[in-house]
Amino acid sequence: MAPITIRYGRDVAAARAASGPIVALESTIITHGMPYPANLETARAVEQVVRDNGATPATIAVIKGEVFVGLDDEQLEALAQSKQVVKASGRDLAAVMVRKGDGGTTVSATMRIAALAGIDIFATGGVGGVHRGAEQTFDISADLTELGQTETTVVCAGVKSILDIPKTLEYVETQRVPVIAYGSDDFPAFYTRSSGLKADHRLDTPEEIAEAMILHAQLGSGTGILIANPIPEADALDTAFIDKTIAEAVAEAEKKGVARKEVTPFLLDRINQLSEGKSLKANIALVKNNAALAARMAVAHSALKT
Ligand code: PSU
Repeated sequence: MAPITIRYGRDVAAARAASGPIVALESTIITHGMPYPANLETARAVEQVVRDNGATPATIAVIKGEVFVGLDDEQLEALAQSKQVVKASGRDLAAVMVRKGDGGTTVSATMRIAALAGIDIFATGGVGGVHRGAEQTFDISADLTELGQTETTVVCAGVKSILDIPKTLEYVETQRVPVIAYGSDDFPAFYTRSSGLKADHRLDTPEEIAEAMILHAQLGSGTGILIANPIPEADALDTAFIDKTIAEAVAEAEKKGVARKEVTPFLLDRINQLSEGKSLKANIALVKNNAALAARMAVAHSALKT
């Protein structure tokens, strides 16, 4: 059997040839994380933010069984509207490819493919984590184990309190994954700028983060790095409001028996409805903010590498 062929988008192929800065972007956020058409508008806007900050966006997905790194607008549109597309974490990729199916790649799958494509930096909204009640359900996102073994730096806005944040931080510590907050002492909680917990480390510029990435790799660490970038002040939601909304959505999910990979999409959708769109608006703002930081890191990182 031939090795996997990665289909590079035109701009990504050009950036690779020129050793230019590239930022990987995931596609589960498009296929399962936001409703249409906000998902498509956000996907386009996030790519533009990456370009505006000097890097090339590489949205990653599986289309008709083929791995794409860099999508054109037609492909983005098709993914955003598809009802057949699978939520694909790293372990799902091979089966989806054999079936010639479509897959929206989660953080774990996107990290894996980015690493194959030699892309070091990846921007998303929130990573998966240890779910509340995991001591009963064992529901821990594969994103965390992937972070423990794949050298991709992931920029996120922290972890949503649909998850158990203290347990998530404990788990990534066990996985030897550094957690670095950008310009903050606190670990952010996605919709809000602080989870009430301290981050392990704070760095204040994209250049410092790029340097840390290179040192982490030189140390032979073999793990990813989690960069936690707090949502901009103006877009953050009120803590009491969002905590109440999340608690309501989590209780509903339990009552309905929602489990496994359906939990995160169900909660995101319910929180959006219960918050009358406020959570979606915040989600869009924070993804753009993460894309901007990731692009600036990629520019600094490629300058340091050469
Ligand atoms: N958090 C969000 N939006 C998302 C996700 C997480 O705010 O779209 C997606 C990401 O793709 C992440 C995945 O990798 O959900 C985690 O799913 P699970 O909890 O089933 O591992």
